Amino acid sequence: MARPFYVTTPIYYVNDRPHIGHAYSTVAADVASRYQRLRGKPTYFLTGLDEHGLKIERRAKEEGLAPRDFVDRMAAPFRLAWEELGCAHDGFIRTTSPQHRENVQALWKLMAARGDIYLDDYEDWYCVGCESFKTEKELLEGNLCPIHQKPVERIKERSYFFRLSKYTQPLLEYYEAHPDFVRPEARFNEVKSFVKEGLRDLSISRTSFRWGVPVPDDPEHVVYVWLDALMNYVSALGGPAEEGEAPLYDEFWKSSETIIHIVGKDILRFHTIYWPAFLMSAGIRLPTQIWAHGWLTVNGEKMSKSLGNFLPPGPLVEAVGADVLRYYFMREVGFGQDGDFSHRNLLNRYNGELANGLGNLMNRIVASILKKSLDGRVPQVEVAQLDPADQQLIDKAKAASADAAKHLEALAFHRALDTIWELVSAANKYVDSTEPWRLAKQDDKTRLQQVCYTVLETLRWLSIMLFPVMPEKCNELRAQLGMPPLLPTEQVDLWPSVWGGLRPGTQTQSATPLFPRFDEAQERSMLERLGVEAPNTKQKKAAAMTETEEVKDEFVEFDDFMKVDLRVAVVKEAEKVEKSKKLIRLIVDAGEAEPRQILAGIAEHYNPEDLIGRRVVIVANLKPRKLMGLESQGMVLAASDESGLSVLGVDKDVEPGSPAK
Ligand code: ME8
Repeated sequence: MARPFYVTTPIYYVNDRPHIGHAYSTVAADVASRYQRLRGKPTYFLTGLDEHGLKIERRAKEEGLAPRDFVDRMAAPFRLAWEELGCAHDGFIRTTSPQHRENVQALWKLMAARGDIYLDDYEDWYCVGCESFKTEKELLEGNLCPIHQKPVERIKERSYFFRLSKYTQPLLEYYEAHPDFVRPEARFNEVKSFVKEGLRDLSISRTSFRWGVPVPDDPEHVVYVWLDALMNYVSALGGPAEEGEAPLYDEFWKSSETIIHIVGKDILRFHTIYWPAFLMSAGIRLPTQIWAHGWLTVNGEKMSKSLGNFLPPGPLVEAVGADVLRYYFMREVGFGQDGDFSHRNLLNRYNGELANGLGNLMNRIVASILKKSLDGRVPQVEVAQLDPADQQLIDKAKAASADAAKHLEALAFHRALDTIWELVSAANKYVDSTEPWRLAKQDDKTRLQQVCYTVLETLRWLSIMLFPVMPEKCNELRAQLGMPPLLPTEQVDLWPSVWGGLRPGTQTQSATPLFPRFDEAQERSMLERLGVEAPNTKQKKAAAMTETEEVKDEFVEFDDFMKVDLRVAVVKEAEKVEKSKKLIRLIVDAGEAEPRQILAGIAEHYNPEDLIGRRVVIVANLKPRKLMGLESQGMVLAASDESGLSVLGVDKDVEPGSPAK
């Protein structure tokens, strides 16, 4: 019997509208929950809003509104954003709801009953942006918060404290006993080192403002906003509660097999230290995993209002559709790593992988050959007629299904998509090599039928494997295959494992292409509509600047350095370029769907064969250029001195595509 699965996003501050950073976390949680539902697990997906605290109170004031009116107004754009993005949450919690207020007070009482709360005087630095105290050591020069780069405030007041120090050892023991508690592993190590230094007690109430949950029996104080916020994960299910009082809490918290909090790396400590300590104190079970994903920049720059690149998801959904944006989020950035949202890459992936890859596979068979030569019906086939090429594709589909499942279980969404895309490429190659358009000209249609069936059944498998990421497109794809939409049902595992589910005789429906290709003019107008400068304009501006401005100093800004996409790649093929003394043509795996070709001027220093299998460091976002008639898609880094050239490498077998910084 499949046991319950509970996944959450952070609850977002309503001081501003949703942007693609929020959308990224929410889509990830939606994909994880849709996958588990497909497997038949009872699943609950929670998101919501963090509506209390000084930051919100001040923001409401700026808008000339009472906090209550302000938060009510801000809730709508978040709900709308998740609806537009196809994020099918089961629960949406707002921390200003009366039920949540009661649950926070209940948690407080449990912690107090343990003797873990005391009253004391307090003086420290506070960052309103983080809603968090800062130690002197953490601050930048001029008393700036290292995250918000704004001055922190000195706070001196009487406050309740939580005995966090008492939980240093229990937390370390818990981490030791639960090696999967924090992901990625590197983040877990950060947390452990921090806790090993010893924890200080935590101030958990405030008296200088009112916008929060009153402390039980002392309403002069409001509960610290992070204690209030973290509690949302339990409170949304109706807990803490006695057995039988809150069915959702019983099912998805108390007896859940998996409880995963997906968060950004910015709020790691709150989730991996404070939250488990609060729960230990209250005698409530702990979540199974905290998954801290990386940070997105936008077109190479930090997202910020002042730079004007604060990107709401709505216009992007309008431009390319929800599923394409979801696909891009999950495909572009390794989950757990930092990454960049680039409009250009979005369009490149759309045309290269969705239109030319999956869409093309669909069109070549369903809209073309099947329709013309087999009345658009799924053909009858005999297993005995299987050709080795057919069997190879079937084996590939089975391997992809097993691997993708493993990766989706582990929230390695990018890896799951890599695997699935290998299947899409293999299926397109199968069509190239079996040449169904030639088979269609033969009188005996047996082989044509076999080839079409193999591709159609592969498409059926793909319609399930891609469903968590692109639910709408997958149902469209299924409609074209003559299949009903997927309807996940508890305790029924729909993940593909048995070949041959597509029934012969089914009438397919060739409709409009799933992913129509964008031509250059469409791309240009889309970028313009989205307020992204077309590359030509940008280049012209840059050229004009170098003509008129002197170079001011010899340093580059950190942000400029971060624009260079350095990655580890494995050399798959290497050969000398004909008629060139210097160039070697390399085919490298940089962790992408397709290997890329790079021309390197190292032929006088290396034998091509010696490079095969080596891990090198490449500049992955260098503009492609032609050398000796061949396109070079990047650059291999090498150091040089009088003795010659030495290609840069790494001293461990890191995954191809890993960023180098
Ligand atoms: O921290 N890249 O809320 P918040 C990737 N209310 N993810 C990003 C991002 C970016 N550039 N910007 C934001 C809070 N995020 C608290 C949480 S939970 C009990 C309370 C995502 O509105 C990421 O998930 O500042 C990050 O952790 C979250 O939004 C922060 O949202």
